Amino acid sequence: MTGLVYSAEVQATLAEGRPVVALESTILTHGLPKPDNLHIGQEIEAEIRSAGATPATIAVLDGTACVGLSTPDLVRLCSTDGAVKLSRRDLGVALSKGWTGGTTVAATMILAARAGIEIFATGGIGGVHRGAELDFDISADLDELARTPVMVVSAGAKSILDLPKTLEVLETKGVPVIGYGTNEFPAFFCRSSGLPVPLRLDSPEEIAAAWRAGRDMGLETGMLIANPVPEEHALDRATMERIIDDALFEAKRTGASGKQVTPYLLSQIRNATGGASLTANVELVRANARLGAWIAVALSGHH
Ligand code: PSU
Ligand code: MN
Repeated sequence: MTGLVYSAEVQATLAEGRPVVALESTILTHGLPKPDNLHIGQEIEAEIRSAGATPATIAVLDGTACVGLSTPDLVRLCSTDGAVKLSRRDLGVALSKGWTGGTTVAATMILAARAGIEIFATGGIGGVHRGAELDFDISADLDELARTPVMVVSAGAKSILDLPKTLEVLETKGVPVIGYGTNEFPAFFCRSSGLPVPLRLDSPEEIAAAWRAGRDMGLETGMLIANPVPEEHALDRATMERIIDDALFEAKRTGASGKQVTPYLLSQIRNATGGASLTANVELVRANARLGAWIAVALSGHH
């Protein structure tokens, strides 16, 4: 498809019909601290390779929509000061103005779909913010899941959101939310939220089969896979609720708004947990990358 630039590795893999897993880049530009973001990005890519698939990190570099980044590209993205957080609404201006930025779940889904990549792994999706009944802060990620046929492997939604409202909106929009080996919707840093997950599947093969069946009947929607953070890195739910409440209070006091809210809250949470939230964040993305690769392999087995 015109308008996209592929890395040599991703182009060759797609041409041969071998499995590819897309990765987002807002997590690198806005979710993780510099300079750790670079080696974390490389570790996540390595996880996908060792599970038998090819990673395609998606980002906008100097106004070019890139599918798969070479090492120098990844270095540049991770060290750019002032990289922009790019969601659906931002893509046209970013490309025409030559911006460099990280793509959110929504923007990554759009570019992955254009590239013919069906599976995408990340940490947590955006969703309905607490207090959204007053400020209407609802992520464009939810609409994208309803309209773009890409499977998103996550540890649920971002921890700072209103999870019951997020699940309600996903239900309204007809997005399948699948618990991987769990009956509960995971809460990002924590394995449980107390909320039931609407659908459950227990293997990459079952997930690939469900995806294929929906796709082949022309549903044209995305799918959200909710994979709980690995047990050994999970954080305690009551403690996290308290820390998140404090961080939300601080955000309100300092007047962070719009797309600055998440980066601000994540750094507050990192400080409050003495870095444990960062470890959990990295490990859950790594687990999602691995699961995404297994699903991509299962899907490429029977097209
Ligand atoms: N979850 C995190 N860190 C992040 C994000 C999610 O723990 O940085 C990013 C993802 O890229 C997601 C985006 O798509 O935040 C959603 O932002 P918003 O709520 O502004 O749409
Ligand atoms: Mn928002």
